[in-house]
Amino acid sequence: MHDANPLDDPTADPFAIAAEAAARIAELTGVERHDVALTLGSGWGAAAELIGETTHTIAASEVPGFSKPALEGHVGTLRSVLLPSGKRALVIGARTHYYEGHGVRRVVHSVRSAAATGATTMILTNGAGGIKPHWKPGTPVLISDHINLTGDSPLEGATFIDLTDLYSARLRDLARTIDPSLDEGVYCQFRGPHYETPAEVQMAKVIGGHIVGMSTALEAIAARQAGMEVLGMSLITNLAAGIQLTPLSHEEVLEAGRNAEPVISRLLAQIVAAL
Ligand code: 8IG
Repeated sequence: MHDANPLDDPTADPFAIAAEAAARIAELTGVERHDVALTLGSGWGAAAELIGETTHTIAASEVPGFSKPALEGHVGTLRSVLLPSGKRALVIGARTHYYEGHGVRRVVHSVRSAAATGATTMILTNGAGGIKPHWKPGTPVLISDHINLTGDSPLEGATFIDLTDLYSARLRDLARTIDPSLDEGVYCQFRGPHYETPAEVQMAKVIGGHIVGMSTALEAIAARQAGMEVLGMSLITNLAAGIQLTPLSHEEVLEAGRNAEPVISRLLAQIVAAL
């Protein structure tokens, strides 16, 4: 399928395309400004129904720079949701993964577009593997920090951005006022799309990782560059390879996500209501 994307032109300015995307979102929704944006990863989709009233649903393909969804279970829509507080949430169900090979500009475009709509809070969620053996499939955890193992960055040129408090301690504390039992850990973004070998999981553990996944870190960096406050949450859908003794299957991951979805979606809705 032909899928021309303006971000694929190396001379294009990704921030100008994000501004165009935001203008298109405003035009299609009639909502001038969004306050918070959420990227809903595997297992988190039901949160969109719970956080408020969806007033507009847009196909991502209608918005400049967005890609078609690569995977079943990844929904290619953007929604504008009216929160009970009167604030506006932009719900991004159209994540482009690094492993799709379209480059990091396309990976972070939704985050940059969300920032351009006015959002100052970015909530990034994902399904991931757990390294701590007591995290059973279906456990939601807060991301406290990350290790970016992609070898790539959304920043171009000599753009130096401080990441000391990338995953906002304030927002993690706020999440724990909703659920004091929430654990936290360091997220390692691998390139994927293969899962890790047991040796790679051991490496991640030795270097300080607790969660393994294929998203989020590059997006969080772009969110910080855009001046947003970031909350990251992982749904542990499986124990990482070698921690769990049976092979990992995508079907199993989807099933763990489906089972946990009502619980974690309610949790996320409560967090959003408390923002
Ligand atoms: I869901 O075990 C999910 N996504 N890298 N490893 C990596 N990504 C994942 C995993 C996992 N589970």
